[in-house]
Amino acid sequence: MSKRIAVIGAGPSGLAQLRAFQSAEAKGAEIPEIVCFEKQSDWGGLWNYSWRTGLDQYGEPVHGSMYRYLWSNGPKEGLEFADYSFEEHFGKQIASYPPRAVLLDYIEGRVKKAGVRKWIRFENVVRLVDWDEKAKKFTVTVQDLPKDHCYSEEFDHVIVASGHFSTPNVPEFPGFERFNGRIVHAHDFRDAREFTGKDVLLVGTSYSSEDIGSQCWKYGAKSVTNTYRKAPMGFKWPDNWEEKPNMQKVEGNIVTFGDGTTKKIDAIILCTGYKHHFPFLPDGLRLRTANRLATNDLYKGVAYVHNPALFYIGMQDQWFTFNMFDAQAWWARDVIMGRIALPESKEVMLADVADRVAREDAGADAHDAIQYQGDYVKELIEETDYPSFDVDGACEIFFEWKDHKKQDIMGFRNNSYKSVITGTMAPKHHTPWKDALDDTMESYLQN
Ligand code: FAD
Ligand code: NA7
Repeated sequence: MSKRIAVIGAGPSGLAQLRAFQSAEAKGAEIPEIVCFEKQSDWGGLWNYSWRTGLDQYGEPVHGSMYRYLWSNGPKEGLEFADYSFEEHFGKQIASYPPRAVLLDYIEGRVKKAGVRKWIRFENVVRLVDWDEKAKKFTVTVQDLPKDHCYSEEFDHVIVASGHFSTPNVPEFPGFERFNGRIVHAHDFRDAREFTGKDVLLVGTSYSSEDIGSQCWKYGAKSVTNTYRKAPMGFKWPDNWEEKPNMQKVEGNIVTFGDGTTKKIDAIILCTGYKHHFPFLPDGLRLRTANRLATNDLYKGVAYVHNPALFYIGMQDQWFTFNMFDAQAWWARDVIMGRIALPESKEVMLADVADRVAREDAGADAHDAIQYQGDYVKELIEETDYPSFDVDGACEIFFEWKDHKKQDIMGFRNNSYKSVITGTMAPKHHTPWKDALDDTMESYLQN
């Protein structure tokens, strides 16, 4: 097979794509030539922690949004690779909410075993992707950062796996320019100890707000305040934590909330989400979508309807993560290798998108959203040879996780769940999350 495939990004989605092709090769198939471009110096995407914020040593925007002391915000049993269990990697079952370094080790384990590092060009940032309609080829222009050298190569397919939790959505509130403290977006938050003894305000009601607030509380913030514009998160927060309607204005260090009350605040952390941002894609190839389960313009959530030689992996909002990226990567691989046929008409693909959007919109709550995404994962894996697993069982684990959060938001990470891949129960972690200040792999694996 003479096809050439460009994969942009070596995070969990890009690595899933490399593993998908390698697994076909291992089964005897002839696979295309794969080139993966990764702008960082190592793989793992967001899981590859960087202390840097702003621009990196080359003047590139820092990709990382993860922070020190980050532990998985959902049970590992919901994201386990069907072809590489936690037990296979660690030689034993481990507790259910691993810290970042433990999950990175797991992600790496599978691709080290697969031997796909040779396909990745590190510190090579994709600058531009162009499509030649006549030749039916993409030209990918890349900058080799250490060499400060730009070059272009031709590909038959491009797979965009560059993530979408890296370019911050940064709103402004009246008085910000005169605030006498630190204003930072979650993307640039790194170490909760910076806020020890401080009155911290977090804007937003989603994962970042909940988890960065929890980090600040765990590492000794004086108080935590979250603001909401629709509804409070409503968890049973510790005594020094409250939720307030959206911020109206800031004067000096005094913040006024939507209910007219005020509070002295030392630091504001904008946990206001991220933008799908593809500065390397021209209008005709660029996905424009909100952060939702049914994205715009992606047939089966993967193939770009306006040019189905182009694929996107991992562009959905995420309940399922690693195993969903796998399902998508195996599916994209099979389209490229001619095992799955795309509809010939764009209308049919757009109808597929519209149907997905309508089905997501018909859901009432998080329970429906989890089931919706679980059904999506099932749909894709049924069409490929990705090892089938109990996706409904994984949905049940997410339902339990939601209940555990409702019961005890500072204690939900102390729970254990049964693997849907190996059927074994995770051990209980040796230390409750709120007391576990050492998040090294050595400490976590002491179970
Ligand atoms: P990313 O991990 O973002 O990787 C994209 C890769 O593309 C990066 O390596 C980047 O350097 C590279 N890249 C980007 N642009 C270019 C370019 N132009 N040229 C070359 N390379 C490029 N998920 C969970 O399952 N559990 C969690 O606990 C969890 N916690 C999270 C916490 C935070 C703070 C955030 C932001 C996300 C979290 N996630 C979590 C979700 C996360 O999105 C996924 O786990 C996963 O990292 C997504 O993988 P990805 O490969 O799609 O994107
Ligand atoms: P999300 O899940 O996109 O949530 C963004 C939050 O920010 C959400 O509560 C929004 O409120 C809020 N938001 C956005 N814009 C504003 C403005 N202008 N004013 C007030 N509030 C605003 O992002 P997260 O960072 O929490 O999570 C992303 C990923 O990172 C996730 O996968 C995790 O695993 C980690 P809304 O609900 O729209 O009213």
